[in-house]
Amino acid sequence: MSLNAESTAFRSALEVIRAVEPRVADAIGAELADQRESLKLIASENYASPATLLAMGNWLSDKYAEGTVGRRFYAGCQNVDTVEALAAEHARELFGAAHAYVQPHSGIDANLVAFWAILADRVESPALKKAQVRQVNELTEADWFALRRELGNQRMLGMSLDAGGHLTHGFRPNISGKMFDQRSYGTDPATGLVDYDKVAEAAREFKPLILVAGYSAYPRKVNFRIMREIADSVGATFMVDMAHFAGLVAGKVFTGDFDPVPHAHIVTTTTHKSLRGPRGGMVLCGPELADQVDRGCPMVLGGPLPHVMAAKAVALAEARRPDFADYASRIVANAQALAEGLLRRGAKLVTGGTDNHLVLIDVSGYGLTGRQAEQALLDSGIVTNRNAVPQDPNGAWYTSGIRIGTPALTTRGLGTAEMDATAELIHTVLTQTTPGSNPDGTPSKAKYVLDPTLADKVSKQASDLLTGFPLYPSVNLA
Ligand code: DSN
Repeated sequence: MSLNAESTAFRSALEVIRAVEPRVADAIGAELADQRESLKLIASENYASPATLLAMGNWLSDKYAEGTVGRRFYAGCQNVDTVEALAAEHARELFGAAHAYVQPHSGIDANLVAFWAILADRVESPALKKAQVRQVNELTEADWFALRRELGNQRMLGMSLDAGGHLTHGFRPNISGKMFDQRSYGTDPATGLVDYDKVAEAAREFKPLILVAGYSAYPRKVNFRIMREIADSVGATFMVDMAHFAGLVAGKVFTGDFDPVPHAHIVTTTTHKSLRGPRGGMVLCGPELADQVDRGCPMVLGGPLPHVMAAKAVALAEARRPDFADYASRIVANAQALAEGLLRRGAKLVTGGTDNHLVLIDVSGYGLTGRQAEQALLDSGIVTNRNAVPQDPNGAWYTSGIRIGTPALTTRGLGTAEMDATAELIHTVLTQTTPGSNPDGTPSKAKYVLDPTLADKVSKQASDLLTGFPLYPSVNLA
């Protein structure tokens, strides 16, 4: 596609929107300007391609399509069937999976689909078989009551939130923590790494129905072969949530023991992080769980979003191209350069470095909370997010960590030299920020003091760093 065609497409779209609600058109334009200006280091964000973005803005959005390809509850789904089948085919080919379900609207949704597929397979199906009925509506009231209690009485073992696990892996405030009797495995306090012996010990003691691996703030690889052996040893279903590192799996950076797809019974992901697609989710599994997974809608999902499935098909086709592997390896090279730059300047990093796309700075080394550091960096044009560190004394809200990731800046084309320059900017801001106090003089976990002149200077340097790496260079809205 020529540069002019992309500019024309986005300009025309904004003109059409502006004629109805100009403030929305302005906000869309402003978002592009903001993203172009800021050093985006949020580990879970990226920049989708113009083709992926455009695939979402059209009349596919108007269709209801509950059901699956060729088996819908609505008439007229032939074009939705086409895009859903394409997205699933690209996903299967890309990840080497037997089955792909591309309807989940988000990562939480994908995890709920997976949990309920496992519960249906491991708890509901045996109960139906025992009662000699085909579906739950045929159970007696007593059997139905007993099954509901049984469904609500299952165990899950997942990585704890402060060790880098995700809130949907059994955190009590999330539905996963309310649905399951949950226990967590953490990381070794000395190294910050997953201790597989400890995971095996916890699995032996707790005997979970589901063992979950995957993370949103753990800067290392996980050995999924060992995790599968642990799951098998206690009869657990092994589920991996690869939302954060799906792009590294797709790009063949994580292979062998570190590729979850051959080892897990079921794999979930989002499509918008390192995978660089539209916002959404997806589930991969073998034939044993495929039927249950396909019941995700209407089991736990509202009607699928056909326009987003179209964009998933486009982004997955992009990820199957050879240059995606190069992109994925540059994400990791950049994260490692950023980690080395920070370490050289004296930062304290959880696990002492990274094997993946993210780095977790323990900002207690700078005398700050995560919240103070996040805001000071934001004032300086550096967009990150605060995150708990293992055994965090400041909890999940204020935290003691800053999570930084490289998928987005790598998409823009920044390389290891720019990562070192970024480390310098981050270190400068964090060393020059001091904790503030509450009006009564007590120390505040949120307030901070940073000279605005320094923040402006760093913002300018951050913006200069981006000058040679234009975002969406093919799109000119002027
Ligand atoms: N919110 C995503 C993240 O930032 O990691 C995960 O859900």
